[in-house]
Amino acid sequence: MEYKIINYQTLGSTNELAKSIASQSPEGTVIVAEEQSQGKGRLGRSWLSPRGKGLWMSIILKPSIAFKDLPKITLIGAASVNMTLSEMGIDSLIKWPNDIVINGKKICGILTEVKSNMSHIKSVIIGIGININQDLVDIPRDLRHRASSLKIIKGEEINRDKVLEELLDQFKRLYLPFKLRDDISEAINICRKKSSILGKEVFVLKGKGGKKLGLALDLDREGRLLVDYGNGPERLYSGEVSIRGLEAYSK
Ligand code: BT5
Repeated sequence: MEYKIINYQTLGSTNELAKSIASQSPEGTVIVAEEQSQGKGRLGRSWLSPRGKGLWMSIILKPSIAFKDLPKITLIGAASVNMTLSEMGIDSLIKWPNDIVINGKKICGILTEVKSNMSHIKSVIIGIGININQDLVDIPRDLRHRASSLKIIKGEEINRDKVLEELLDQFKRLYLPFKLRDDISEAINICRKKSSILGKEVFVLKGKGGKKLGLALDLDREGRLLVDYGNGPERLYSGEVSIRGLEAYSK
């Protein structure tokens, strides 16, 4: 897989642009924006993407996979970000299924989307947003208790190009075994070893208003979360839930 990076100043969302060009673009096309005016989170939430402060990017992928395997791409992304930061001397944890946190604060979110017809996936878009050079004042007051940036944590400016370069290397290293041999063992191992939730009590948010307290036990080989609500383990697919730790979040 050869990467081709396309840089933009301002986009609504790198995921939206990537989706619009996916059918005519080869696997490995990377869209990077200095700023997103309508950065997207999951479930219609928004992602703050101020100009020049972060890495806001999407990669177009063309694996031949079933819909049920999509969450694996998110886990590969999460493991790649964790490894990238680790190479830079920054320890982070993965909050299944799509967040990277440091000291309990989110510094990266991942949004995986597809271009598909009724029966099969044509392209997968993995969008990764990393807060890199925000100062405290760049983070809205109401997010400060649960969002941070690499600069705030390290106390120094960080070269965004280096983060991108390392991230693309790490992603390729973990994605290719999956694409070629359906092997995500290393990515899952990283997600387990660096999990912020395994062994802890978590709230699992399902659908509108549903909230259940359970113990996060483990990730299985497919990357699903095993949670015990008191009646033995149940498997969770990443698409259906949000996890809230007991300490940091109230909802
Ligand atoms: C995510 O959603 O964490 C997925 C974020 C994906 C962003 C990337 S950037 C490149 C690509 N193009 C896009 O348009 N998106 C992707 P979710 O788990 O739903 O978290 C969203 C929540 O995180 C929001 O409701 C806020 O509470 C919080 N949030 C928003 N912006 C943030 C930021 N910059 N840093 C930390 N938290 C943020």
